[in-house]
Amino acid sequence: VSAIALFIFSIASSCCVAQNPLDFGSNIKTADPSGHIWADGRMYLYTSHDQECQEDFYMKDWHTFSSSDLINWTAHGPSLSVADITWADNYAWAPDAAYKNGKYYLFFPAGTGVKDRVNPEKSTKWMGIGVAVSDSPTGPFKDAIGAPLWTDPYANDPSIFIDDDGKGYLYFHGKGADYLVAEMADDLLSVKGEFHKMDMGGYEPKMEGPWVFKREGMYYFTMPENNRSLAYYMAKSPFGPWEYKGIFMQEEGGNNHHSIVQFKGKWILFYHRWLMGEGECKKKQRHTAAEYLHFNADGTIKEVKRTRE
Ligand code: FUB
Repeated sequence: VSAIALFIFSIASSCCVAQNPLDFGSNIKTADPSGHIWADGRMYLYTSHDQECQEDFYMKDWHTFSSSDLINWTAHGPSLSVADITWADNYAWAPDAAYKNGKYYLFFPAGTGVKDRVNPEKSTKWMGIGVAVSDSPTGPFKDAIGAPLWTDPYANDPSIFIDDDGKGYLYFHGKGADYLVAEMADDLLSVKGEFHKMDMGGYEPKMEGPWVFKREGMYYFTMPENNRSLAYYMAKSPFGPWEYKGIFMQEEGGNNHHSIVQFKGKWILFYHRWLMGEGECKKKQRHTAAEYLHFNADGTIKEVKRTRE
Protein backbone atom coordinates (compact mmCIF):
# COMPACT_ATOMS: atom_id res chain seq x y z
CA VAL A 1 0.00 0.00 0.00
CA SER A 2 2.77 2.40 0.90
CA ALA A 3 4.47 1.80 -2.48
CA ILE A 4 1.21 2.63 -4.29
CA ALA A 5 0.73 5.74 -2.14
CA LEU A 6 4.30 6.83 -2.89
CA PHE A 7 3.75 6.26 -6.63
CA ILE A 8 0.52 8.33 -6.60
CA PHE A 9 2.22 11.07 -4.58
CA SER A 10 5.19 11.22 -6.97
CA ILE A 11 2.89 11.52 -10.02
CA ALA A 12 0.79 14.17 -8.30
CA SER A 13 3.79 16.21 -7.25
CA SER A 14 5.55 16.01 -10.62
CA CYS A 15 2.39 16.91 -12.54
CA CYS A 16 1.46 20.20 -10.93
CA VAL A 17 4.39 22.01 -9.47
CA ALA A 18 5.07 25.26 -11.27
CA GLN A 19 8.68 25.66 -12.32
CA ASN A 20 10.69 28.71 -13.10
CA PRO A 21 11.98 28.83 -15.79
CA LEU A 22 8.86 27.40 -17.39
CA ASP A 23 8.98 23.76 -18.36
CA PHE A 24 8.18 23.50 -22.07
CA GLY A 25 8.87 19.78 -22.06
CA SER A 26 12.10 19.97 -24.04
CA ASN A 27 15.54 21.48 -23.80
CA ILE A 28 14.65 24.35 -26.12
CA LYS A 29 16.08 27.74 -25.12
CA THR A 30 13.58 30.55 -25.49
CA ALA A 31 13.62 34.30 -24.86
CA ASP A 32 11.52 37.45 -25.37
CA PRO A 33 8.13 35.89 -24.40
CA SER A 34 4.94 37.71 -25.42
CA GLY A 35 1.86 36.40 -23.62
CA HIS A 36 -1.66 36.57 -25.04
CA ILE A 37 -5.02 35.03 -24.20
CA TRP A 38 -7.32 34.41 -27.15
CA ALA A 39 -10.96 33.24 -27.30
CA ASP A 40 -10.27 29.71 -26.00
CA GLY A 41 -8.96 31.12 -22.70
CA ARG A 42 -5.53 29.48 -22.98
CA MET A 43 -2.33 31.41 -22.46
CA TYR A 44 -0.29 31.60 -25.67
CA LEU A 45 3.38 32.50 -25.52
CA TYR A 46 5.19 33.73 -28.62
CA THR A 47 8.95 33.53 -28.13
CA SER A 48 12.21 33.88 -29.92
CA HIS A 49 14.52 30.86 -29.98
CA ASP A 50 18.15 30.82 -28.89
CA GLN A 51 20.24 28.23 -30.64
CA GLU A 52 22.28 26.05 -28.30
CA CYS A 53 25.29 28.06 -27.12
CA GLN A 54 24.69 30.67 -29.81
CA GLU A 55 26.96 33.62 -30.50
CA ASP A 56 25.85 37.14 -31.27
CA PHE A 57 22.08 36.49 -31.21
CA TYR A 58 22.07 34.82 -34.61
CA MET A 59 18.53 33.45 -34.30
CA LYS A 60 16.46 31.75 -36.95
CA ASP A 61 12.85 31.08 -35.90
CA TRP A 62 9.98 31.91 -33.58
CA HIS A 63 8.05 29.42 -31.43
CA THR A 64 4.60 29.22 -29.86
CA PHE A 65 3.62 27.50 -26.60
CA SER A 66 0.25 27.33 -24.89
CA SER A 67 -1.14 26.35 -21.51
CA SER A 68 -4.41 26.38 -19.59
CA ASP A 69 -2.71 26.57 -16.17
CA LEU A 70 0.81 28.01 -16.73
CA ILE A 71 2.21 24.68 -15.45
CA ASN A 72 1.58 22.20 -18.23
CA TRP A 73 2.70 23.64 -21.56
CA THR A 74 2.15 22.44 -25.12
CA ALA A 75 4.98 23.20 -27.53
CA HIS A 76 3.51 23.97 -30.94
CA GLY A 77 6.91 24.13 -32.63
CA PRO A 78 8.27 26.87 -34.86
CA SER A 79 5.47 29.13 -36.09
CA LEU A 80 7.65 31.13 -38.50
CA SER A 81 11.28 30.94 -39.66
CA VAL A 82 13.56 33.39 -41.44
CA ALA A 83 13.86 30.66 -44.11
CA ASP A 84 10.26 31.57 -45.05
CA ILE A 85 10.99 35.30 -45.41
CA THR A 86 12.38 36.76 -48.62
CA TRP A 87 13.91 39.91 -47.12
CA ALA A 88 15.79 38.49 -44.09
CA ASP A 89 17.95 35.53 -43.20
CA ASN A 90 18.82 36.20 -39.57
CA TYR A 91 18.02 38.02 -36.33
CA ALA A 92 14.70 36.31 -35.58
CA TRP A 93 14.37 38.43 -32.44
CA ALA A 94 11.52 39.37 -30.12
CA PRO A 95 8.06 38.76 -31.64
CA ASP A 96 4.59 39.84 -30.60
CA ALA A 97 1.12 38.70 -31.66
CA ALA A 98 -2.39 40.04 -32.12
CA TYR A 99 -5.85 38.78 -33.03
CA LYS A 100 -8.18 40.85 -35.16
CA ASN A 101 -11.09 40.20 -37.54
CA GLY A 102 -10.67 36.41 -37.38
CA LYS A 103 -6.91 36.40 -38.11
CA TYR A 104 -3.82 35.99 -35.96
CA TYR A 105 -0.88 38.29 -36.62
CA LEU A 106 2.76 37.79 -35.73
CA PHE A 107 4.83 40.98 -35.69
CA PHE A 108 8.52 40.14 -35.84
CA PRO A 109 11.93 41.77 -36.20
CA ALA A 110 14.36 40.18 -38.65
CA GLY A 111 17.29 41.24 -40.78
CA THR A 112 20.52 40.36 -42.45
CA GLY A 113 24.19 41.34 -42.60
CA VAL A 114 26.83 41.50 -39.87
CA LYS A 115 27.60 44.10 -37.25
CA ASP A 116 31.24 45.26 -37.23
CA ARG A 117 31.88 46.27 -33.62
CA VAL A 118 35.39 47.57 -34.32
CA ASN A 119 34.55 49.60 -37.43
CA PRO A 120 30.83 50.39 -37.21
CA GLU A 121 30.95 52.10 -40.62
CA LYS A 122 31.77 48.70 -42.12
CA SER A 123 28.67 47.07 -40.62
CA THR A 124 26.28 45.55 -43.11
CA LYS A 125 23.64 44.60 -40.55
CA TRP A 126 20.14 45.98 -40.79
CA MET A 127 16.84 44.95 -39.24
CA GLY A 128 13.21 45.66 -39.98
CA ILE A 129 9.78 44.89 -38.57
CA GLY A 130 7.65 42.39 -40.51
CA VAL A 131 4.12 41.08 -40.11
CA ALA A 132 2.87 37.56 -40.78
CA VAL A 133 -0.68 36.18 -40.69
CA SER A 134 -2.33 32.85 -39.85
CA ASP A 135 -5.81 31.43 -39.32
CA SER A 136 -4.49 29.64 -36.23
CA PRO A 137 -2.96 31.10 -33.05
CA THR A 138 -0.07 28.65 -33.36
CA GLY A 139 0.67 29.31 -37.02
CA PRO A 140 2.24 28.52 -39.33
CA PHE A 141 2.37 32.26 -40.02
CA LYS A 142 2.98 33.58 -43.51
CA ASP A 143 4.76 36.86 -44.25
CA ALA A 144 1.84 39.09 -45.22
CA ILE A 145 3.50 41.86 -47.22
CA GLY A 146 6.84 40.41 -48.38
CA ALA A 147 8.79 43.40 -47.10
CA PRO A 148 9.45 45.09 -43.79
CA LEU A 149 6.80 47.49 -42.53
CA TRP A 150 9.65 49.67 -41.34
CA THR A 151 13.46 49.85 -41.29
CA ASP A 152 15.61 52.92 -40.83
CA PRO A 153 17.87 50.83 -41.21
CA TYR A 154 17.27 49.48 -37.74
CA ALA A 155 13.98 48.52 -36.12
CA ASN A 156 13.54 45.92 -33.41
CA ASP A 157 11.24 44.54 -30.72
CA PRO A 158 7.74 45.21 -32.05
CA SER A 159 4.88 45.29 -29.55
CA ILE A 160 1.33 45.41 -30.83
CA PHE A 161 -1.37 46.73 -28.51
CA ILE A 162 -5.07 46.45 -29.39
CA ASP A 163 -7.13 48.95 -27.42
CA ASP A 164 -10.68 48.34 -26.13
CA ASP A 165 -12.10 50.14 -29.18
CA GLY A 166 -10.27 47.71 -31.53
CA LYS A 167 -7.63 50.21 -32.69
CA GLY A 168 -4.14 48.70 -33.00
CA TYR A 169 -0.93 50.50 -32.06
CA LEU A 170 2.52 49.25 -33.03
CA TYR A 171 5.49 50.16 -30.86
CA PHE A 172 9.15 49.34 -31.45
CA HIS A 173 12.57 50.80 -30.95
CA GLY A 174 14.46 52.13 -33.89
CA LYS A 175 17.73 53.82 -34.70
CA GLY A 176 19.27 55.50 -31.66
CA ALA A 177 16.93 53.45 -29.39
CA ASP A 178 14.09 55.92 -29.94
CA TYR A 179 10.67 54.49 -29.24
CA LEU A 180 8.32 54.85 -32.18
CA VAL A 181 4.56 54.33 -32.33
CA ALA A 182 1.92 54.36 -35.04
CA GLU A 183 -1.73 53.53 -35.18
CA MET A 184 -2.24 50.60 -37.53
CA ALA A 185 -4.76 50.29 -40.34
CA ASP A 186 -7.80 48.14 -39.57
CA ASP A 187 -6.21 45.04 -41.19
CA LEU A 188 -2.99 45.57 -39.16
CA LEU A 189 -0.92 45.26 -42.35
CA SER A 190 -0.02 48.90 -42.81
CA VAL A 191 0.41 52.03 -40.82
CA LYS A 192 -2.30 54.67 -40.54
CA GLY A 193 -0.47 57.98 -40.69
CA GLU A 194 3.18 57.73 -39.71
CA PHE A 195 5.42 56.31 -37.06
CA HIS A 196 6.43 59.03 -34.67
CA LYS A 197 8.85 59.27 -31.78
CA MET A 198 7.09 59.28 -28.44
CA ASP A 199 7.35 61.90 -25.74
CA MET A 200 8.99 59.99 -22.85
CA GLY A 201 8.77 62.92 -20.44
CA GLY A 202 12.46 63.78 -20.69
CA TYR A 203 13.77 60.46 -19.32
CA GLU A 204 15.10 58.15 -22.03
CA PRO A 205 17.76 55.69 -20.89
CA LYS A 206 19.02 53.15 -23.43
CA MET A 207 16.11 50.79 -23.88
CA GLU A 208 14.89 47.72 -25.71
CA GLY A 209 11.67 45.70 -25.97
CA PRO A 210 8.58 47.76 -25.19
CA TRP A 211 5.34 46.23 -23.91
CA VAL A 212 2.14 48.24 -23.56
CA PHE A 213 -0.92 47.21 -21.57
CA LYS A 214 -3.97 48.94 -20.14
CA ARG A 215 -5.35 48.67 -16.61
CA GLU A 216 -8.21 50.65 -15.07
CA GLY A 217 -8.14 53.21 -17.88
CA MET A 218 -4.39 53.91 -17.67
CA TYR A 219 -1.80 52.87 -20.25
CA TYR A 220 1.47 51.33 -19.09
CA PHE A 221 4.58 51.50 -21.26
CA THR A 222 7.03 48.97 -19.85
CA MET A 223 10.55 48.23 -21.06
CA PRO A 224 14.01 46.97 -20.05
CA GLU A 225 15.90 50.10 -19.03
CA ASN A 226 19.50 49.89 -20.24
CA ASN A 227 18.30 46.56 -21.70
CA ARG A 228 18.46 45.03 -18.20
CA SER A 229 16.09 46.28 -15.44
CA LEU A 230 12.36 46.32 -16.16
CA ALA A 231 10.94 49.82 -15.79
CA TYR A 232 7.73 51.59 -16.74
CA TYR A 233 5.92 54.78 -17.63
CA MET A 234 2.21 55.60 -17.39
CA ALA A 235 -0.05 57.76 -19.59
CA LYS A 236 -3.67 58.51 -20.33
CA SER A 237 -3.29 57.79 -24.05
CA PRO A 238 -1.53 55.00 -26.01
CA PHE A 239 0.60 57.71 -27.67
CA GLY A 240 1.74 59.22 -24.36
CA PRO A 241 3.08 61.65 -23.23
CA TRP A 242 4.60 59.15 -20.83
CA GLU A 243 5.52 59.75 -17.21
CA TYR A 244 8.41 57.69 -15.89
CA LYS A 245 7.52 55.64 -12.77
CA GLY A 246 10.67 53.62 -12.07
CA ILE A 247 12.06 50.10 -12.05
CA PHE A 248 9.90 47.13 -11.04
CA MET A 249 12.38 44.28 -11.63
CA GLN A 250 16.10 44.66 -11.00
CA GLU A 251 18.62 43.30 -13.44
CA GLU A 252 20.21 39.90 -12.97
CA GLY A 253 22.94 40.11 -15.61
CA GLY A 254 22.23 39.91 -19.33
CA ASN A 255 19.39 41.54 -21.19
CA ASN A 256 15.75 41.10 -20.25
CA HIS A 257 12.58 41.21 -22.35
CA HIS A 258 9.09 40.73 -21.03
CA SER A 259 5.33 40.92 -21.41
CA ILE A 260 2.51 41.55 -18.93
CA VAL A 261 -0.94 40.03 -19.23
CA GLN A 262 -3.94 39.32 -17.00
CA PHE A 263 -4.81 35.62 -16.78
CA LYS A 264 -7.67 34.18 -14.71
CA GLY A 265 -7.79 37.35 -12.59
CA LYS A 266 -4.04 37.52 -11.90
CA TRP A 267 -1.43 39.69 -13.56
CA ILE A 268 1.49 37.69 -14.92
CA LEU A 269 4.92 38.94 -15.92
CA PHE A 270 6.72 36.80 -18.48
CA TYR A 271 10.44 37.48 -18.98
CA HIS A 272 13.65 35.61 -19.64
CA ARG A 273 16.49 34.84 -17.29
CA TRP A 274 20.06 33.77 -17.91
CA LEU A 275 21.03 30.49 -16.29
CA MET A 276 24.11 28.33 -16.55
CA GLY A 277 23.39 25.17 -18.54
CA GLU A 278 24.20 21.69 -17.35
CA GLY A 279 25.20 20.40 -20.79
CA GLU A 280 28.23 21.11 -22.95
CA CYS A 281 27.58 24.82 -23.24
CA LYS A 282 29.62 26.41 -20.49
CA LYS A 283 27.92 29.76 -20.50
CA LYS A 284 24.62 31.23 -19.41
CA GLN A 285 21.68 30.80 -21.76
CA ARG A 286 18.21 32.36 -21.79
CA HIS A 287 15.03 30.69 -20.51
CA THR A 288 11.45 31.95 -20.38
CA ALA A 289 10.15 32.47 -16.83
CA ALA A 290 7.10 34.01 -15.15
CA GLU A 291 6.17 35.85 -11.94
CA TYR A 292 3.00 37.32 -10.50
CA LEU A 293 2.75 41.10 -10.79
CA HIS A 294 1.00 43.23 -8.16
CA PHE A 295 -0.15 46.83 -8.15
CA ASN A 296 -0.39 49.47 -5.44
CA ALA A 297 -3.70 51.25 -4.80
CA ASP A 298 -2.53 54.22 -6.92
CA GLY A 299 -1.88 51.94 -9.93
CA THR A 300 1.90 51.86 -9.61
CA ILE A 301 3.63 48.49 -9.98
CA LYS A 302 5.12 46.71 -6.97
CA GLU A 303 8.67 45.45 -7.23
CA VAL A 304 8.91 41.89 -8.57
CA LYS A 305 11.47 39.39 -7.30
CA ARG A 306 12.58 36.41 -9.36
CA THR A 307 11.45 33.04 -8.00
CA ARG A 308 12.24 29.45 -8.92
CA GLU A 309 8.63 28.25 -8.55
O1 FUB B 1 16.49 38.10 -28.42
C1 FUB B 1 17.21 39.05 -29.19
C2 FUB B 1 17.14 40.41 -28.57
O2 FUB B 1 17.67 40.39 -27.25
C3 FUB B 1 15.76 40.98 -28.41
O3 FUB B 1 15.20 41.49 -29.56
C4 FUB B 1 16.03 42.02 -27.35
O4 FUB B 1 14.87 42.55 -26.78
C5 FUB B 1 16.87 41.22 -26.40
O5 FUB B 1 16.08 40.40 -25.58
